Amino acid sequence: MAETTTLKKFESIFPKLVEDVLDHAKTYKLPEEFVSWYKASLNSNTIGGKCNRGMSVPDSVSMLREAPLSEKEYFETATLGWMTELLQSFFLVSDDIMDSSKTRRGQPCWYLQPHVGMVSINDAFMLESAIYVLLKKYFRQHPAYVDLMELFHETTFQTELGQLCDLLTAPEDKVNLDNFSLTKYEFIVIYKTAWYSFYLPVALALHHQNIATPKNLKQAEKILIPLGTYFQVQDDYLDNFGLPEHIGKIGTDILDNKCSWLVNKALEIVTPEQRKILEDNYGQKDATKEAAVKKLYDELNVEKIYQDYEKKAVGEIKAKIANLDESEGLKKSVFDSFLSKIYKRTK
Ligand code: GPP
Ligand code: MG
Ligand code: MG
Ligand code: MG
Repeated sequence: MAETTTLKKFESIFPKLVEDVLDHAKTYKLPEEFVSWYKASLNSNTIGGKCNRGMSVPDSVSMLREAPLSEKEYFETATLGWMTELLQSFFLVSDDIMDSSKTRRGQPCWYLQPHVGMVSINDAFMLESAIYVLLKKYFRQHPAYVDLMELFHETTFQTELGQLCDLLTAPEDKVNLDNFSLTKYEFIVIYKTAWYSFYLPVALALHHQNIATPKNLKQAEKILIPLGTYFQVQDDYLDNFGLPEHIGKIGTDILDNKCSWLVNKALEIVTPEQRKILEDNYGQKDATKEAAVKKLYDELNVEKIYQDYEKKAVGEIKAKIANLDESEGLKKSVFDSFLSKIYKRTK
């Protein structure tokens, strides 16, 4: 059984990567006070999460190889993992501004921290740029350098497409429940979450090992996109039903008029009177109205609908994993490990 990394071991790699990025900035004689700012942004925004995405790169590589990694291989694959985490921190800093969120990982969002404000927009760009600084430093000579670079670029583009649809189906000034549908929902979640959170780490692992083929990338996609969809449905469920102390953030989906899984499911079963409650209360920046929607979700027993969905979705994903053809280098354990990390999560 291949070893699995620990958060502690994975986190021990990050300070070196921060120094690498800062060293690159210093080659331009960036004044010290701004180097310190960049360092604070890199540390505050990238550390403190669960690092499931990042850790899954070294874990996937060791499962693909069915052998523990040498120290050098661990460092390289953990670096790819941290680049995934930097992509995530770039997205989260930006997403919290766009969603008017208040907290992230149990702290005020970066844009709300003292003296940060709209500098956070540039900080987000610089988190993204750090990916390519590290990619060049450590993988310039790797045979898959261009594939790795294209993968990061394409995944970023996909996520931005998803975020665009997420934002445009949630206009702040106009609530129109007819705008929501599960078809739109599926597009939004696959693009804004599944590609970067699930497909990216495994594709990175395959490229790192120089064993990626069109066939095994497609096979991985067929399992990881449904897994990522399930993960975002959980995120939407936790936005309303999770405890802020567990999830580290306060839900904003009702206030933000989001095309959430919960509102789509509610719309499938509401009576005309209940639909009126949604029309009058959904998507407005008003805590009393938000509470009315939450109450309706309870009356409709949306929680039970979620539990039924979870059972079915997990059954389907398990069947896909069981049917995986391992002859092109993939291993079922890579996917089992992802599923077990997120199954019935509360944070
Ligand atoms: C999660 O949506 C999606 C992202 C964080 C991707 C953002 C993409 C950008 C291009 C900025 P969410 O808003 O439901 O996440 P959370 O609940 O964590 O705020
Ligand atoms: Mg958000
Ligand atoms: Mg969002
Ligand atoms: Mg959310």
